[in-house]
Formats: sequence, structure tokens, C-alpha cells
Amino acid sequence: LTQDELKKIAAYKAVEYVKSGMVVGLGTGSTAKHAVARISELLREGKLKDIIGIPTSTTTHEQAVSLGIPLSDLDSHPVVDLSIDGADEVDPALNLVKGRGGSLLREKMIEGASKKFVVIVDESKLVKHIGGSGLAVPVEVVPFCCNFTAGKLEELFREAGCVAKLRRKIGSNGGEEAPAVTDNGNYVVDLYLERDIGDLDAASEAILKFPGVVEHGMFLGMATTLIVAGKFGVTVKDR
Ligand code: DER
Repeated sequence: LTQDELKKIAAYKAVEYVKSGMVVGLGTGSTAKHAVARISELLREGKLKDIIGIPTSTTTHEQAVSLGIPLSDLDSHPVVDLSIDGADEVDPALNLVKGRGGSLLREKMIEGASKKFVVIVDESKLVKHIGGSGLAVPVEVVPFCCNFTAGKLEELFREAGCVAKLRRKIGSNGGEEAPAVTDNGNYVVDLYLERDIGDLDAASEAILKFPGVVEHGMFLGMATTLIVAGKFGVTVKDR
């Protein structure tokens, strides 16, 4: 099974939790994309009815529009019944790193407003501790003096061997281009960590203290169910 097939298996399993009449948070990324497609398929087949989708990014909004899923937003639906989304990392306590796709703020708003949040991953996303995959913990920051903010974040996690990098668009010629801009007009600083940052709640609070920080990509204690698709099958773990 390819990684994409594993993602699809996890996504389809998660859509079994979607019931007619639900307000559903639609995640962002290559795994959530399969869940959005599956929901539209069940709507077309009449197996699901009266679903309202709350997209977590403009990319997902466009995908859902093209698939005919009725959409709304948190202003109209402040309580979401169920959100389905991928993750970049999942630790044993179901804490997540999200945001490699740059949609962490809207994801955290929508998934934070959800009664249930089902995370769908292939087994490659499982880590012993947050930051353990050697990939980054993203932080959404305002463009104003973003290098100042990046420097403060790097200093904050100096003990964990942190290197903070402003995320830039990759140009057509592969060169580094302008800073990547999120759906909300902000930038992203990626924190590359060499060691465990320890107390995640304390780390979260410390990051959010900086005025230039909007939000970070650690989703702590938010997932209610984890669906992992691996070569040995699919596992479901409830919080
Ligand atoms: O960027 C995001 O938050 C995505 O949801 C990410 O966490 C998972 O993306 P993937 O399913 O493409 O790996």
C-alpha cells in the first residue's frame, strides 16, 4: 500500500463518524482531502444528507465547492459537531503538530470549536515526542518585524537546539522567494527542534506571550479520536 492509499484508508474510516445533519469541520492537507472527497461521494449517493462543511483553508473551501458540499463558517455555526483533519506529528498522548500546510490558525479555531475532532494519519506521523520527527513546529506570526519574533522564538527554545526559519515560497526555479503568506495574511516561522521541549503546555503559553505571535501548530489535548492507517491495518484510539 502506498502512503497515499494509507491516508485514504484512514480518511474513509473517519468519515464513518459523519452522520446526516452534522456540521463538519473539513481539514486541510493530502489526508483530509480524501475525507472531503468521501463526504461528497456519500452526499451524491444519498447516503449522507444535510451536511454543512466548515472549511479550514481556502484550499479546502475550493475543493469542497468543486465537489458541491454546502459550506458555512464559524460565525454562522459556532459549534461544530465533528472535525476531520490530518496531522504532521502525533505523540502518544494524542498531542499534534499541524500547520505544515500553513492552515494552522483556521484549523485550530474550527477544531477547537468541535465536539469531536478525529485525526487521520498514516503511521509515518507517529512520534515519541513533539518535534521528534525533525520537522518543524510552525508558528503563525504577523509580518511586522517577523525576524525579531523569529529570533525571540529561537531564543526561547535554545535549550532544545531550536533553529527558527521564516517559511518562504519555493520559486519556480527552486530558489527561495518571498515569505509564504497564510490565508490570514500572516507569515509562518518554522521551529526546528533537536531535542524534546518538555512541558508542552508551558511551551505553548511561552510562545503565545510574544505580541508578534498569532498562533502555533501544537494542538494539545484537542484530538478526541486518532485513526492510524499502517501496513498492518487501521487502528482507532479514543482519548
Ligand atoms: O498543514 C496541516 O495542518 C495539515 O493538516 C497537516 O497537518 C497534515 O497534512 P498531510 O495530511 O498532507 O500530511
